[in-house]
Amino acid sequence: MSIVYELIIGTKMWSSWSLRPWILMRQFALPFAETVIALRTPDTAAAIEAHSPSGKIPALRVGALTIWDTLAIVEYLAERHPGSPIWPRDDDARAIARAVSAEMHSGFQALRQNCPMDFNAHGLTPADPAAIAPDVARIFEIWRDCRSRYGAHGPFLFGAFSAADAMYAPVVSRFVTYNLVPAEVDEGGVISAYMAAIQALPPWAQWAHEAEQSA
Ligand SMILES: N[C@@H](CCC(=O)N[C@@H](CS)C(=O)NCC(=O)O)C(=O)O
Repeated sequence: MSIVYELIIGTKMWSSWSLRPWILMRQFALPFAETVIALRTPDTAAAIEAHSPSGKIPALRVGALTIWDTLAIVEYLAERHPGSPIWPRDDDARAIARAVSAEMHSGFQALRQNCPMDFNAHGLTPADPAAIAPDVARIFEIWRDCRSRYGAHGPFLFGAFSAADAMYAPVVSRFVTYNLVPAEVDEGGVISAYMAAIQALPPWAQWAHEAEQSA
C-alpha cells in the first residue's frame, strides 16, 4: 500500500521552514497533499495548533501519525524511502550533510531575524547588516567546503541534490532577496553557481509561482 502524506505548511512567500521539506519531497517525487496555513493573521496560531503540537509548521501527517519539526520530517522520509538518496550514500559525506543540516537547524539566528524570507522580493536591505556578517561568512565557508570536498558529481553541496540542499534552500532565497552575494566576495563564482543550481530546480519555480499566487 502506498504511503499517503499530508504536508502542513505556511504561506509560501514567508515560510522558510516549510520550503525545506516541501522542496525535498517534490525533488524526490514523494507524492503528498498539502495544507497551507495563512501566516501573520489573528487566526494563525489556532490554525497551526490544530495540526501541530509544537505550534509550529511544517508538520507531516501520515495516517494518524503527526511528525513536527523539519529535521524529524527529513529523517522520517529518509527512513521510509531508503531507495531515495535523501542523505548522501557515502558514510563521511552523510555525516557532514547531517552536521551542516543540524547547524542550519539550530543556528544562524542573526540571518533569520534580520533577513526574513520574502521569497519573490528583491532589493531588500537587512535590518542590521553588521549582525548578519558572521552568519553569511560561515554559510559561504560551509558551501565552499561541501562543494570542494563532496560536490564533484553534481552541482549541489554533496554532488546530487540531498536534504542538506533542502535545508539551505531558504538561505538561497534570502541571499537573492537581500543581495548578500556581490560578485567581488564570490571568489571563483562557487557561491553563485551553487545558488543558480538551486534556483534551476523545477520545484523552486513552482514554489515561486505559488508564492506569488498566494500573496
Ligand atoms: N524548529 C522548527 C521551526 C519551525 C518554525 O519556526 N516555523 C514557523 C513558520 S516558518 C512557525 O510555525 N511559526 C509560527 C507562527 O508563525 O505563528 C522546525 O524545524 O520545523
